Amino acid sequence: MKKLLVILMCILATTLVSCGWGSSNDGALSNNDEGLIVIGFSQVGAESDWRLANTKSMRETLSEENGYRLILRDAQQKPENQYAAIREFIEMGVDYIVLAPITEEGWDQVLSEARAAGIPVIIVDRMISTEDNSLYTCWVGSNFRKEGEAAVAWIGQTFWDRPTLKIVHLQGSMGSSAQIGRSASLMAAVDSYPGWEIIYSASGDFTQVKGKEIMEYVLKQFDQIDVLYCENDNMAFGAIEAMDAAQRSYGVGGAITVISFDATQAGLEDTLRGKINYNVECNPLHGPRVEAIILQLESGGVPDKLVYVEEAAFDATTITQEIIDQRAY
Ligand code: GZL
Repeated sequence: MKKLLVILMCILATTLVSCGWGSSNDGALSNNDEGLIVIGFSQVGAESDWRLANTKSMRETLSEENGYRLILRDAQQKPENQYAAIREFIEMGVDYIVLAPITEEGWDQVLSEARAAGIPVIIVDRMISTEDNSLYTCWVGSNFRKEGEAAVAWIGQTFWDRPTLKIVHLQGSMGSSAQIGRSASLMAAVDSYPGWEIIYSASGDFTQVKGKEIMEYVLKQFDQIDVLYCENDNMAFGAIEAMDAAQRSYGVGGAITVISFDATQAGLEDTLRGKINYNVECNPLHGPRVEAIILQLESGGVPDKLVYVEEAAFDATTITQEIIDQRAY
């Protein structure tokens, strides 16, 4: 009898939770969502300091106390995981889908399913490539081409008197907007400066581990490297580890000038120390920007289709601790 009672209690508890009473688990919608705006957020991964700051901004802004239920799915840098997450959000019937796309290609099918379900899609950070811009409500992010142009302009000014320049290019995740834009600016500069040469180029997927691996190989192949163009801070951190281990000089006063992107706290600290010569900001604080879009939509407004974030750049010879301390990421 007692055994039967325990089995019945277990069946009852399972039934209650699966109907949404009690604690909701891992994003499943529950009655606790009453009155909250439910957002399904497909995030790239946790590959870099930038990405962690981006996730933090989204979580802090789109919190329950602010009136939101944020269901975050980490794609671990695999596009197929993002497609699955978006289909899960459609199944759940979320109010909004926020997408930080890993790569630009491959979104028409799954976003047409979201459109068919009547769920607005807000794209943040990187962009998608599509002929049909009705597949998303709006986009907010960075002008990656402009970031790259700031970096190559600084290189041109710094090395204006050098007839040749040997450049190592650490690219981000291939096919991502950040990689496409930052690489395009460097390629355009190499075309216009006759003495500039990319002696080695590889993708470190925006991670510190791969940045280090690539640079360990490069340092064995090349005695002379003038510029290391890293498409994010974490690959720069990895490359710095490799240059330290190989006892190669770099940074301010060193043989290898280091360019980086993101301007994270750790990246700016390395810039202040002179390990990174020039660091171009890529602002990850999209939480408030996404909230503003959602509130505009909730009140019947029409947000701008494309919104570019204003960004700065930091030179090792002028940055200060005060500047770093005042920054929000
Ligand atoms: C840029 C963002 C990039 C960062 C990297 O907006 O997509 O992805 O530059 C991050 O640090 O991994």
